[in-house]
Amino acid sequence: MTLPPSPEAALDDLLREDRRFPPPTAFRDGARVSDEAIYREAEADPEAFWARWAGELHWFTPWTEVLEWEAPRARWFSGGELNVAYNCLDRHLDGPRRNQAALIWEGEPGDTRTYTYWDLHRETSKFANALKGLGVGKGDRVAIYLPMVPEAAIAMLACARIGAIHSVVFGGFSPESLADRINDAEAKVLITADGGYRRGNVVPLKRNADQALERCSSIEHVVVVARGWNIARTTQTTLKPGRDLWYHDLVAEASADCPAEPMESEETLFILYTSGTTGKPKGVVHSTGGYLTQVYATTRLVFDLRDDDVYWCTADVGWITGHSYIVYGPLANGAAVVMYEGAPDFPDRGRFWEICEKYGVTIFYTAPTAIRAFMKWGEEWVGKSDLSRLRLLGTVGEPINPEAWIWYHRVIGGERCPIVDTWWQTETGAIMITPLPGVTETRPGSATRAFPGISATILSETGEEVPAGYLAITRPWPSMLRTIWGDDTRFRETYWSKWDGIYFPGDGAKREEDGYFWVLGRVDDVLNVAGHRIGTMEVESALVDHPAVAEAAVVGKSHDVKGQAIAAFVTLKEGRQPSDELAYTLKGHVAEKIGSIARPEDIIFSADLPKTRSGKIMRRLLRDIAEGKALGDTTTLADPDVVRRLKERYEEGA
Ligand code: 7RM
Repeated sequence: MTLPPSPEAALDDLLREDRRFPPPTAFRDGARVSDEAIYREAEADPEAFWARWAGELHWFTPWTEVLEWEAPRARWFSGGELNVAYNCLDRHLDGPRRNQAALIWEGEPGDTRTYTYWDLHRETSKFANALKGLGVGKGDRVAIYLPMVPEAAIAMLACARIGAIHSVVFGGFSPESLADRINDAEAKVLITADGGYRRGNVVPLKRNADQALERCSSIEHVVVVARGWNIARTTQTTLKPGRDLWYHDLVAEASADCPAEPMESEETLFILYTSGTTGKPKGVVHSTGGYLTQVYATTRLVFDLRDDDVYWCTADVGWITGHSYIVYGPLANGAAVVMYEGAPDFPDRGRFWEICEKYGVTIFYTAPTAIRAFMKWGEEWVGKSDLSRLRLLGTVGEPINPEAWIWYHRVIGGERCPIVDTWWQTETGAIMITPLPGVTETRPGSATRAFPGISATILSETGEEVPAGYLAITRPWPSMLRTIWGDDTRFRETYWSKWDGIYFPGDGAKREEDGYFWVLGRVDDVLNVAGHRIGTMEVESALVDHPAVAEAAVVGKSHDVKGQAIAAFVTLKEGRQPSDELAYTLKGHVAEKIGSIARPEDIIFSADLPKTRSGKIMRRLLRDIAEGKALGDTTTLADPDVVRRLKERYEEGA
């Protein structure tokens, strides 16, 4: 197995990490679960465990089978009918939650909006009717390309209400990435905005969308949210007659009465694209009943969610974390959810902590890359705000190095808040490995144990249980992906071909005698840059698309804030000369092709790339070069001199 260069959390550090943090007594005493027994009960009968959680949701028709499993095909709660929007909204209207906050939103410029459950129900129903009016029905795909505004959640819920399949595309993606995703899913309607605020600037989403749509034939209508007329003016948003419509015009005319469409449990709720080992992102398909069951249960137990909590997850709705833990999980639980549009350092580096104080945030969920940035910015920014309401902290997206964990615990959590390090993926849909904050003793850098009802282990290539190797999920789980949109072969090959009937997530992991999992990072050609998944092949395709580039090989290198950064080795075409300007141009080219999250940190020009005699690029050697490490075995290379020259050149430049 090739262990990836894991961010700071070098294996050595983890091996030496022996600090332990039992749940604080005060926390344990009031926690939803404080007894180990839950693990044993779930293990004794996982299907009964999940069925109990599903039973807390509202079903129009009860299921007949909890699980039908013929690997890799799973059917959860088959025969049952439910609606996700109904469970997130209508279900809360008969009790005291009706007029309580569902969504507390703050825009980057400081404007705010709060929606009660009743408000959110009304807005969702109106927009659902508007979509129907545009001819959107059950099973149709709707692309959503929005900033972090309430309309993003409303649009998702509106799709769910009428059984349309949403495909949310992160607002930071380029027109080309947006077009690829629209085309793959053959979306009928696109929902976007005139713009969104980021660090005081306006991201011109509608302009990007117009560019994308030059390449898309499936889109019949574009709905445009006016994030603010001031933005519409700066972005000079224009609507194409017959195709484009303002969101506010549509909802103004729409009825607020829209019955929720009963959905068969296994029908698709959404598609979300994620990077894999080829240049083409995968459309991960999620179901309705199983997905909602697991996001509901994990939100409740992992975050110990209570009626008086104020919950804030800082992810973007364009990622799975935003789907499961801003929208569906928390709203299914009737939580008060904080949503923030902009950057953590605008107008200054204290913005997140001001928001925590202002709304009395009690549960805070973010990514290790953000924590490392906060550490770098300094404690004084944190000290300006009162964070005493916080009672639980979470992390997700990448391994957390113990130093960042300890800082998070001390500076943000005031040494009183448990930290839940949650391991999961776009494909798993919901949290899989995590502490239960009232039960599990935590260890910095470890996601600890599988959630009750989930079976995880570590296997070798040949399927033997080993202390260090590949992470593996050995039983089906309710929120598992059902397929890759339009490519069931890729689904089977990527996740289900390594072992028989066992899911391969693509991560390396290790375990000690206590059984705690330490997830070390990807073992495939997928990078994790600032918590974002980026395929090396996607970046390579973007580079070779430039007229000066003959060949490119992309690897990850450790970065103290982002975890990994992108290093690209580039061979130029005959007659092209390496220069700083060209390096700059190529970085910009990648950002333009994919989105700025994929901008390479280093471009290293090279006359040749190190290849085996069969012509395979040896990324391991390139990684060693990018990391400034001693070169490993070069004997299998066609020309061992290539890599020596490359290393010299890199060290000159560095
Ligand atoms: C939720 C999300 C998934 C990949 C996954 C891992 C890495 C996520 C953790 C983690 C160590 C964690 N979905 N990852 N959480 N690694 N500890 N707690 O991030 O599809 O975008 O990425 O992220 O490599 O495979 S994702």
